[in-house]
Amino acid sequence: MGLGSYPCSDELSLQMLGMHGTVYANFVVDRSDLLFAFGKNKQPHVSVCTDVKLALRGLNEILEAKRDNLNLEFSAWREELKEQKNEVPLSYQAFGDAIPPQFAIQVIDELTNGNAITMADLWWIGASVARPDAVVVDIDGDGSFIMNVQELATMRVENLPLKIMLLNNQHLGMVVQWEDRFNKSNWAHAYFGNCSNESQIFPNMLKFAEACEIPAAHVMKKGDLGAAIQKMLDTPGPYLLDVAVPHQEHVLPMIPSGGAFKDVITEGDGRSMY
Ligand SMILES: Cc1ncc(C[n+]2csc(CCOP(=O)(O)OP(=O)(O)O)c2C)c(N)n1
Ligand SMILES: [Mg+2]
Repeated sequence: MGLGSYPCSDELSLQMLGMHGTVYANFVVDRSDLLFAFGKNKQPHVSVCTDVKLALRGLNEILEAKRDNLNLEFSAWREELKEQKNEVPLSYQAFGDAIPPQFAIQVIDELTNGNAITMADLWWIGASVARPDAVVVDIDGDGSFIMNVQELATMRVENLPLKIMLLNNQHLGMVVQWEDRFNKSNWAHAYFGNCSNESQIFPNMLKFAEACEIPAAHVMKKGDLGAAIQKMLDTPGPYLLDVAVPHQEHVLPMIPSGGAFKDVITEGDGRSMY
């Protein structure tokens, strides 16, 4: 919550809210009596159209004026939140040499000292044009990449210093996750590879990059990831890094569609049956 305007590392930060939000952010919303949402497109009980800065200043003024009559002692509530954070932190498992996707994101964060602008959506080209001085990393999936692969040509022609870190699980992972969890692993049309040769990564994403004269590399093992990411960051101009990640990883936590906080899933992956 407040992503982009409140430091995620702060003790009071709750990070992401919603279907794949942190357990503690969703806990807060579940328990709160009053929720202020700024700039959201959800249907609220009461809606106000205003400049957010003005609204926040106005709220502060009202609170200041009533200060003496209000109980602003929230330490017990904060303690409860801290407990939630400690009990259910964001975490992930590693399996041998395989690269956990979360680990790849963590390494990008470390190697750029937390300064990378990372995107997993379509506006990464705009971010790079707007902030030519910043390191802009598009953290992509193989499915999403294929849908927008022609933008490699844009990157080259415009010579944008964009880095694409492709988390390649050879699947529409989000679709697979829903099928695993809610349809007894009955997969349909979610595999991206070539069924006649499953051991080879298909399509060869590096060839798309080559067609657009963009330097690119594959990385398959956890131990090689740091150097591969460093090379991507050190190479001037655009770059594609195709990172092989296991297709069994699930994006967690997750509150299933139509569910509530009590339904939150925090464990398991595509290696189990449900
Ligand atoms: C244009 C469009 N079509 C379909 C979807 C639905 N959708 C959401 S995630 C997803 C799978 C994406 O696969 P990939 O990019 O490989 O990421 P992964 O989940 O495997 O990490 C799909 C099809 C979408 N968000 N946008
Ligand atoms: Mg994928």
